[in-house]
Amino acid sequence: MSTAVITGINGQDGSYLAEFLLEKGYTVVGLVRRTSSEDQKLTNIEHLLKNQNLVLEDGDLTDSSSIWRLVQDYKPDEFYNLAAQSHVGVSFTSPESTTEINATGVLNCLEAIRNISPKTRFYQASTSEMFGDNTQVPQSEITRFSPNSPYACAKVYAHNLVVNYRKAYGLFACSGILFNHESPRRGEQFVTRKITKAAARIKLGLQSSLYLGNLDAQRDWGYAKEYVEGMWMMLQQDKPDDYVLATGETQTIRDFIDYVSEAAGFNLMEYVSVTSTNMRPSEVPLLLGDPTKAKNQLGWEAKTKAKELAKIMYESDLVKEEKHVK
Ligand code: NAP
Ligand code: G4F
Repeated sequence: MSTAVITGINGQDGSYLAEFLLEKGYTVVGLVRRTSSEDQKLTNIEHLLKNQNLVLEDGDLTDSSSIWRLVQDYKPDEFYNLAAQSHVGVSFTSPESTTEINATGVLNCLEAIRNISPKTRFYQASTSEMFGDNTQVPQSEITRFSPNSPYACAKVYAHNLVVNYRKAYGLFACSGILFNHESPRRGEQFVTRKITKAAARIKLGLQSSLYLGNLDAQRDWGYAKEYVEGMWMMLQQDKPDDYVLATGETQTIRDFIDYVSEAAGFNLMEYVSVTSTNMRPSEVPLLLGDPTKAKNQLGWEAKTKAKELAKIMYESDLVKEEKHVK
C-alpha cells in the first residue's frame, strides 16, 4: 500500500485529492494547522474522518521541524504540497506571511525530502497566476512568467526551486501549472463561489446585493475534482516534469454571472455593484491555458466547462442556503 502526504488537506483541492487517493487504496497523511477555535472546522474532509486509512497530523508549512518530522515518520511514496495562502487579493495585504508559506514553505518540504527521503515523489501546486500580465495566449509550459502579485511572485520562486531541486539533486519533483479550478468546496472569498452563494441567497430572499471588483478579467475555469487526478498522473510518469492543466477556454467574470443567472432563473447582474475595495492594486487580465502537453503525455483532459460548473456550484449553494430559511 502506498503512502501519500497531502499538505492543505482541508482545502478545496486537498479534500478531493484525499478522496481520490483513499479510493485508490493509499494511506493518506494530511497536514492540518492548529486553529485557536475549540472545534477545528475540517468541513471539506468531515466525511472522510472515519476512514482508517486517513491520518491527520498537526503542523505548519512555515515550521520546518513539523515538515521534517512528517517526512521522517512516514517516508511517504508521494508528497503533494497543496497548502498555501491561496488568495491573490490577500497577498497584497499580507505579503510577508504569503511569502513565508508559499515560497519558504516549499523550500522546507524540498529540504526535508532531499535529506530524509529522496525517493519521495513531490508535487508542487504551481499556478497560472505566474503568467501575470503576460497576455500572450494560450499560455503553456514555455510561456514567460510575469507575476503581478506577492502571491504570484512567491509561487514563481517555488516553481523555480522545484526545477532546481530536480536538476541539482535528481529529486522526482513536478509542478502542476494549474489554471483556476472551482467546485462547491471553493472558499467563499473567491469570485465564483462568492457569486454562486450570493445568487442562492438572493433567490431565497436572504440577501439583496452583491459587491464585486473587476468584472472584465478573464479566467480559464475548470472543475477541481477533475484536476486532482491530473496531479496524481504527474507523479506516475517515468520522469518528473511540469504540466499545464486547463480547459483551453476563457470567460470574463460577467460571463460567469450570466451562467449563474441562467441557472438561477433571474438576472443576477441587476444586484451587482462594483466597489473599489474589491479591486486589486495590480490585476491579471487574461488567463487561457494550453493543456496539450497534459493531454498528450498524461492522457488528462478537462471535461466540465465553466457554464456547467456555474450550475453545479449554484445548485449546491441553493441546497446549503435553504437550511437558513425557516
Ligand atoms: P485552499 O482551498 O485555500 O486550501 C489551502 C489549504 O492550505 C488550506 O487547507 C489551508 O489551511 C492550508 N494552509 C494555509 N497555510 C498553511 C500553512 N502555513 N501550513 C499548513 N497548511 C496551510 O486552496 P486550493 O484552492 O485547494 O488550492 C490548493 C493549492 O493549489 C494552493 O497551493 C493554491 O495556491 C494552488 N492553486 C490553486 C488553484 C485554484 O484555482 N484553486 C489554481 C492554481 C494553483 P487552513 O484551513 O488552516 O487555512
Ligand atoms: O476568484 P479569484 O480571487 O481568483 P484568482 O485571483 O484568479 O486566483 C485563483 O486562481 C489562481 C489560478 O489562476 C490560483 F493560483 C489562486 O490560488 C486562486 O485560486 O479572482 C478571479 C478574478 C480576479 O481577476 C479578481 O480581480 O475575479 C476578480 N474579481 C472581481 N470581483 C474578484 C472579485 N475576485 C474576488 N476574489 N472577489 C471579488 O469580489
